[in-house]
Amino acid sequence: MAGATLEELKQIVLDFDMDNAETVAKKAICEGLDPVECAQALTEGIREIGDKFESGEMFLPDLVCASEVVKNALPPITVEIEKQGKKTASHGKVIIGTVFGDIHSIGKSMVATLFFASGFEVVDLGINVKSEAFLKAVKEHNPDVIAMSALLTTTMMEQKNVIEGLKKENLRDKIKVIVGGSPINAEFAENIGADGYAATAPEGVKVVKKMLGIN
Ligand code: B12
Repeated sequence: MAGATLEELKQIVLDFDMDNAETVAKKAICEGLDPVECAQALTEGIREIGDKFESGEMFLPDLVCASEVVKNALPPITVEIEKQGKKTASHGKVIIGTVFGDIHSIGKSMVATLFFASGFEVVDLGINVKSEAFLKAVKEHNPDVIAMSALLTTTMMEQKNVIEGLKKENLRDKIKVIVGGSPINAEFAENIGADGYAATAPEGVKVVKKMLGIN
């Protein structure tokens, strides 16, 4: 099987090439490309589509098609990231979800995969997760970390609601909170009382390891 390049991976998203997405991703993995870089190439593609949506050059169906391409291409890449992950003793447990009102799943799932591949136990609550559901999961699973994703300016304050809920239930001191998503930045994270922020999935793992004192 001939190989594929990172540029080709990005291009299948820009071309809305749903049919070849999985094949190109498999070729890239067979070629020995770094699976995290493969995921980043897909991210670059979908962000370009997002920018064109914002400037009015593209429309919602384009976002939907581009995200389907990414979803088709991701499974072989995710499997490889998990395979290459260092299966050491568990570094701890992470609960992750996209906040209430927000159905963006791709970035959250990438972050979940990288935590898993880096030796964390991961409880993925999915998308559109209500504050009460985060709190219920914290009581049930007793995690070390709660990781929240928000992609919309209209949903980012949900991250604060969860933190306030943790405080009300006297759970805040027992847990570290990391937040992310394209509208989030370090200043926002600090203002809402999170312990950390990261712009990318690999950075998120680094930040959490540092928070927990893991080398
Ligand atoms: C794909 C997409 C969709 C898909 C989502 C499909 C899916 N299953 O996820 C669909 C078509 C459904 C969609 C819908 C909508 N979308 Co949309 N979407 C996007 C798009 C193009 C890409 C998002 C994505 O998947 N990126 C790739 C991933 C890998 O990147 P990421 O999510 O940012 O995650 C990375 C980092 O942010 C970080 N990260 C993410 N979460 C976390 C969490 C933690 C803890 C950490 C540490 C790190 C971290 O790590 C990830 C990997 O490195 C963005 C554009 C953009 N620039 O973000 C718009 C965008 C987010 N969408 C937008 C909008 C407006 C909408 C809609 C409201 C459109 C509409 N009119 O209906 C709806 C909202 C629906 C809802 N209620 O949620 C706007 C938001 C504008 C704003 N400021 O609020 C954007 C920015 C597009 C734009 N430029 O205008 N969308």
